[in-house]
Amino acid sequence: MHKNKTNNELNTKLDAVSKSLKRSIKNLDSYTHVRGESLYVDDVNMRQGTFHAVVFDSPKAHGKIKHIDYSKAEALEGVIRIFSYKDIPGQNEIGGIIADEPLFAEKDVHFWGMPIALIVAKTEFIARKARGLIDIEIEDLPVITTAKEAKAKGSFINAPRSFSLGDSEKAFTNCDYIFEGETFSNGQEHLYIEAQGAYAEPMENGNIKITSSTQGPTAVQKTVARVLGVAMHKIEVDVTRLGGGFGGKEDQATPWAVMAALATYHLNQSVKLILNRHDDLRMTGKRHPYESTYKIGLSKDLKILAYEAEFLQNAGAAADLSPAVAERTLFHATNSYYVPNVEVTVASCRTNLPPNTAFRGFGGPQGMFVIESAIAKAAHEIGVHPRAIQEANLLDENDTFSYGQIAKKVEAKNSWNSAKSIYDLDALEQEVKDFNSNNSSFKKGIALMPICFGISFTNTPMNHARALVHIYLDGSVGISTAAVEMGQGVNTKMMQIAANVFSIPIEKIKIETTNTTRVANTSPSAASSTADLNGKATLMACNALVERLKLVASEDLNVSEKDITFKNEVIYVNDKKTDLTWTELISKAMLKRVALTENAHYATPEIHFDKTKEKGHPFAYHVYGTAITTVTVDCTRGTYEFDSVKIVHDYGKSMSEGIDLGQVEGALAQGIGWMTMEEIAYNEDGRLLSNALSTYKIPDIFSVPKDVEVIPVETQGHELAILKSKAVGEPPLMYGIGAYFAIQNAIKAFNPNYDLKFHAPMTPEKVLMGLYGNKK
Ligand code: LUZ
Ligand code: MOS
Repeated sequence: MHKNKTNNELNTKLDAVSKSLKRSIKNLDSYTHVRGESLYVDDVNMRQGTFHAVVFDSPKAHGKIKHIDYSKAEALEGVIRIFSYKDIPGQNEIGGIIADEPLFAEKDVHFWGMPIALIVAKTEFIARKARGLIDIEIEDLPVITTAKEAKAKGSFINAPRSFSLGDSEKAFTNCDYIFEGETFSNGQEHLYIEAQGAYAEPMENGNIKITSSTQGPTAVQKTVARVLGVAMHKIEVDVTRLGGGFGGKEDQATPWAVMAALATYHLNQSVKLILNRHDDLRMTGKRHPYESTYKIGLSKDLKILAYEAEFLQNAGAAADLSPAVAERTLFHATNSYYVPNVEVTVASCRTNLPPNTAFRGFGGPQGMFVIESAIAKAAHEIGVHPRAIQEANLLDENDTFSYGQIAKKVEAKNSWNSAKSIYDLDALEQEVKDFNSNNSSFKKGIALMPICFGISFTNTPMNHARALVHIYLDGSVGISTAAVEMGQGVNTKMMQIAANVFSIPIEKIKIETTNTTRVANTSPSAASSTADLNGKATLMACNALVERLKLVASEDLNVSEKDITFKNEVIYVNDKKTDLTWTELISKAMLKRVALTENAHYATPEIHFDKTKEKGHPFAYHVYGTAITTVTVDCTRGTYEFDSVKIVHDYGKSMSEGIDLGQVEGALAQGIGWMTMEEIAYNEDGRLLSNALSTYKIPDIFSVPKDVEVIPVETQGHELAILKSKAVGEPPLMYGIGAYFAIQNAIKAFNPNYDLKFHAPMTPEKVLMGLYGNKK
């Protein structure tokens, strides 16, 4: 263990030192991005003779494989070999949480797009051509595509789970209002710009090196070892960066890396497997669709006294991360409200869709959509604005979450009230009213969306990371961590930390690739926690090196260690400049045989959770904020444009304002897309219909809000956040939920008889039906 005591002093010091750096900091990667020089898996220099692979997948969603004929494909000139489950030397198993997912289908297929074989050829073109020559006969079995059907047939991944607080049944007897209803939220395609892929190379003694586009290098390493039946140390996984992940590469980058490694294992040649967009869309899982029911009870003064919900999660054909996603739904079932009596249950339903997986928010957004729907329904029936109910129930200091954690440093009311006053909500609402009374074919709607998102992997043992820091003899620095750069700017944050602690320019620091031989046994870069976990480890390693170097300097300058500080590559004593520079100090340390390498391990303190009681303190802290969304609906066409989204967000004390703002804007657009235009469609045979960008629309520059404003809420940050700079990756996605309700309010302005529906996404078709359904 390393000294933690200096963290606080350091935080304070850094506040001062980093002001200028923090404002000017740009994403380190932007330089190579804009020149097209950033390296992805597809850019790795291939060895001479590298083979190319294409996956042969199931053309049915559920069935028994009667017969496969590979002979024509195998006979094609340039085809090297076709691999199936029969070629697996270890286990044909890739399930992470539950062992229920084969790498290649054996006797049965469970989803359309399920991998059956890997075709390896001299070129990708030949492999694709060979794929078309494979004959397969599948006997159809019944296909389940929805969670409700799965529930009716008793098709589950695991046992359902419930969180409970107070006594909701009893509380309902004291309610003045009770409302019940149903909601649906659809899946969402990750649409990372870089599709899934991996490149495997044979090393000596049967070792394999894999370059993978994965958020979880250790998951890849572990699974390759399992499937090949070899020790983990034979497998090295290296990641430079990803062209986006969004959760889609937390677990589902693994199979492609395993397949490439399997071919390399047999052929002793390097193999590249990159999915094209069509294959990626068809074969990979997405955000989980949820079908839910709720019951909400309120008092006359609009306090939510009781809330019950049942969440049916469409898990797809295998567990993947579904149980963990389901758990996070329960953790976020009451969003940023205090509800004294709660009973919420989630069931992961097994269907014949590709296994659904992690997606920014990880089940949290699905849970939050349901309580927001319940509030909208209650407000509509009671005849008040939804924000009256939202406001009456915001979480307060020392309130208890249904899972037992006591809310501390709560910013729910702070961010809500700040948003109202900073953006002058009264004026905004008056504008909407005026507009609506002066326009008959366009209507505006406004909605507020508070968020509260728990930071930490809900699975406590995953909350750890390590950093390996080398100072080279010329004073330059190399840092390895478990953090995977996927566009979120985590490498820039790691670099800022080291630059601040050592007080050297960023040019002297290099963030190395993420590699399992330098940092082992890592958790994936996920759960918004990457910068916290790896940043704390980096801070600890750098601090330990500074302590050591101060000792060298104190001996050299003949002063006390305590009086030494490092500033802009020069050593200071009692704030007075000396002649000793950073580079000279490093040389002196070398001559004294002082170690210039440090490896630090950080594990989040304080967190714990008891699944047998479903109580504990799972989150290091929560992130809060409030968004005000204004939309204009074209009541002739059902289309809509977002005038503005005005946000007050709890960054804590942002260490990289530009990067964090980018995360908020990106997450907001992604959340709005999920709620409004992104429509995943499978037919009843389980075939993906929205299988191209012509049929699956994501927000583009024309459909993002015309105006996005983000103002930091004034908060103290949190000790468990890196330099008090709170996690920012996932929380702002949920501001997008406000888009659904803003549109709904515009529809209500046009058609007061509109029968509220909670069926996302709110596509223009659904808007039209809302505008004219029941219209007098
Ligand atoms: N991944 C995970 C996550 O394994 N556990 C989590 O709690 C989580 N939360 C958000 C996103 N990914
Ligand atoms: Mo994630 S949804 O990989 O943080």
